Amino acid sequence: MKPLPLPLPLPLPLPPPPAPTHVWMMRVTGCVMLECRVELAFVVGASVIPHPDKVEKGGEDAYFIHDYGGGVLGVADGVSGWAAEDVDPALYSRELMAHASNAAASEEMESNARLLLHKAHSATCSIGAATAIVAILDRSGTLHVANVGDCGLRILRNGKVVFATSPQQHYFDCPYQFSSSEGGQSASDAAVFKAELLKGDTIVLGSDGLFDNVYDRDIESTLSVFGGSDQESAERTMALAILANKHSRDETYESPYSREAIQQGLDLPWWKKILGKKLTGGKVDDITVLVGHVVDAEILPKPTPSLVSADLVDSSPDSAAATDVEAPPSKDESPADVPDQFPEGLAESWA
Ligand SMILES: [Mn+2]
Repeated sequence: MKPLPLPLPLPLPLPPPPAPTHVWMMRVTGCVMLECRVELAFVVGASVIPHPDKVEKGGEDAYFIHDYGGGVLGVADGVSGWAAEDVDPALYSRELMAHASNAAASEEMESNARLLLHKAHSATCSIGAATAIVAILDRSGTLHVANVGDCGLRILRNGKVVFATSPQQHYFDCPYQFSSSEGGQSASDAAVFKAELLKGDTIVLGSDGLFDNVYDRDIESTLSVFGGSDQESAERTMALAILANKHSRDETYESPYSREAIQQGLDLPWWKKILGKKLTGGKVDDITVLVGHVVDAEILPKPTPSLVSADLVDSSPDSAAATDVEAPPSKDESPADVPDQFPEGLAESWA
């Protein structure tokens, strides 16, 4: 992921920014909510598989889980381009999520997801940049979400994706981002929405390492083999992370990332296409996945709030077998180096 180019202005003309606020409401019908709804909460699992070159440091994504209300979740993705400035891109995302976690339970927040991002952004002192998404479930079942950049969220009801966030970006692979430098976005740029969740709904929160490599239909099919129990939280998230990791290393896979690249005009030269070649491949990246399943709040044991930047998933074949998901290829099987003219992580291959 690219940082905003320095110095400003950006080298490419920016499209007009979208309206600063996008509100989406999924209505519950046939039900007087205050009379018939019980208190709801998430059971949450989290999995991280770092970029293969960043395993030792745990990658540059960060996330937090807080038990305030029905649960508060967040994911941030440190902008990797800052490494060229001798800055560890993980510092900004980790500090951003630490402040978000600290602010999650404050009275003034009142389930205001945009305010939570604002508090976290204002308090972050590290040099760098990050995309971020936060989701707050209040006890009445309303989900409040604010998103800056290309982290994402899906809501599944009866096993089907009924809502998906859209990435915000200046241009391909340069997402909206909080930044320590001028030109970055603020919480007022966040896409904000609310949804009335029901018991049995599932949300998937992740960095672009998940959504660039896994289509919604595959999120549905992957989660369909699991029930909604607390015990399966880890298995659900690990299955999605392992699938994303597998696709990210497959140079023949027509990923969401490669399709987006083609749509953005970054396709192969015409003469290669005449020869039958096609732009394919996943995006090798840090992969962070949080899955929250909505249950009655009273059945939950008291969880411990956690802030985690790098819980590494054991992606060995043994652990993958336990979730009945194909293991990712070993590092030796990673795609060859990608030509410079292609976006990072994309590889060309024969169709
Ligand atoms: Mn990423």
